[in-house]
This record gives sequence, C-alpha cells and structure tokens, in this order.
Amino acid sequence: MTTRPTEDDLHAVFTRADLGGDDKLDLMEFTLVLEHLGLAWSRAETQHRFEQADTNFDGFISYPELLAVLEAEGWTGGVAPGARS
Ligand SMILES: [Ca+2]
Repeated sequence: MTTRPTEDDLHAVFTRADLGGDDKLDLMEFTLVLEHLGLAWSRAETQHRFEQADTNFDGFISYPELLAVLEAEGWTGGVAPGARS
C-alpha cells in the first residue's frame, strides 16, 4: 500500500473501530485503527502513542486526536484536526 489514506478513509476506519459508538476510542479500539491502517506498533509503543495522542487526558482518543497523532506520524496528507465539523 503506497497511497496515504484520505480523511474519508480515516473517518471510516475510526467509525469501524469505534465499537462503543461513542465517537471516541479506548486503547483497544485505537489498536484496531492501527491494525486497519497496517501500522505495526508494539503493545508498549501503542500504549505510549495512545497517551501522547490523548491531549485532553480524558482516557479516550477522539477523531481530531487520532488525526493529530497520525499526522505526527506522517500518515495523513496534512489534514488539520477539526477540519471536519
Ligand atoms: Ca482524549
């Protein structure tokens, strides 16, 4: 896979991984997103990224927070968090 996911793709992945349907991801759901994207992070690394991504410290990753962490990893085409409202 050489093409980067579009914002729509990412939102689809987010929605699919959001098993609770509450528009935020817990650690397990965040791991599902990484698997969908083909990102092979170790368990410890995933936990670390999760904590880094949770910028409002509510224990969950919102869609803007997910976009921000993926952008930091170079996984989006510069999609600004909050662009979708
Ligand atoms: Ca959060």
